[in-house]
Amino acid sequence: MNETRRRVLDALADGPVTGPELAERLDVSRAAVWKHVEALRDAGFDVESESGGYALGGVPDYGGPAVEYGLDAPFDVEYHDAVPSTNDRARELATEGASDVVVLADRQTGGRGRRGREWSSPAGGVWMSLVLRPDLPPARAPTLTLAAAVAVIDAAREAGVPAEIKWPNDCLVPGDGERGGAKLAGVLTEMEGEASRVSWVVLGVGVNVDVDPGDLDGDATSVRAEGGTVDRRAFVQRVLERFHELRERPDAALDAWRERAATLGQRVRVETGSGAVVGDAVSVTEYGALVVDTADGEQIVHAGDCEHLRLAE
Ligand code: BT5
Repeated sequence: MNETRRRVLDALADGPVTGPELAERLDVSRAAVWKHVEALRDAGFDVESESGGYALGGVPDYGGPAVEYGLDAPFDVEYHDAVPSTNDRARELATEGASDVVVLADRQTGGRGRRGREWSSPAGGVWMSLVLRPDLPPARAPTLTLAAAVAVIDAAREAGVPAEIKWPNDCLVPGDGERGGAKLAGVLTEMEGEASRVSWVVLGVGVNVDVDPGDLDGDATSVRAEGGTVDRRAFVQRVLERFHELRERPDAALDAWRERAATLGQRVRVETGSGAVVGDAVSVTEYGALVVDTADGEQIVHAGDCEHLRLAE
């Protein structure tokens, strides 16, 4: 949202305020004020005209301006009703030089998981991708994935859903499912860079909020199905704010991740590109890799699919 529009909105929220007063306060023409008010109405904001001037009567449920309004983190939001994949759109923006932009969609028609898997993305979910330009060596970029997982868990818990993390990126609600629970959310990180520095990172976050698990692949659940508070606007804002708090504090992100991780202390089987690693998950390294105590000693696993086998003895 452009700066003047944001200031118009803030003034309306403290309103009523007349058009001429607004024009003077913001040092723009009355015609410009009128245009901003109309644009806000088009975006779904309820701008009332009373005798004392304009006042904000209500904020739209969802969409770019709705998420940006009241957001305590420096992200611009590009909203789509439908898009093939928010990660693909975010990659385009990243290669054009964008930074701190969030691509948000109501529905994806070609949502992707890791390793080319499909990600069901019907209307009602939170499907979003953050374009970031962190000042980090590539080896530390995975800590951003962990920070995103923490942010999703905290937003879910605030919405009343007792979610926890399965290394590295799954957000599960514990239960008897195959994976030790049903999947509420996932994170897909993509990046480009050189050996010493990351150029950009696209952090894709998919959360089943106002959707029916029956419409989703795999052993899935949703905020709605868990009886949580279904408010996508608040959910997205909370994820972005929490992520912003952690993104430049990898040590704090790791500590928070460890506190929310169901994987540590579990007997696990991790399918990696070069075979399976089975053992007790003992810790995560500062790079976000999982340390597994196997029959052949400790192994450090950087990427893979992790299954919880049973509680480690
Ligand atoms: C992930 O992959 O968990 C990463 C998912 C990232 C999705 C976001 S949405 C916004 C952005 N744009 C994209 O195109 N993607 C990102 P993975 O760990 O590979 O899990 C994929 C597996 O989860 C699938 O093979 C299914 O079994 C299961 N699955 C598919 N859709 C699901 C859903 N909506 N909820 C829960 N599980 C699902």
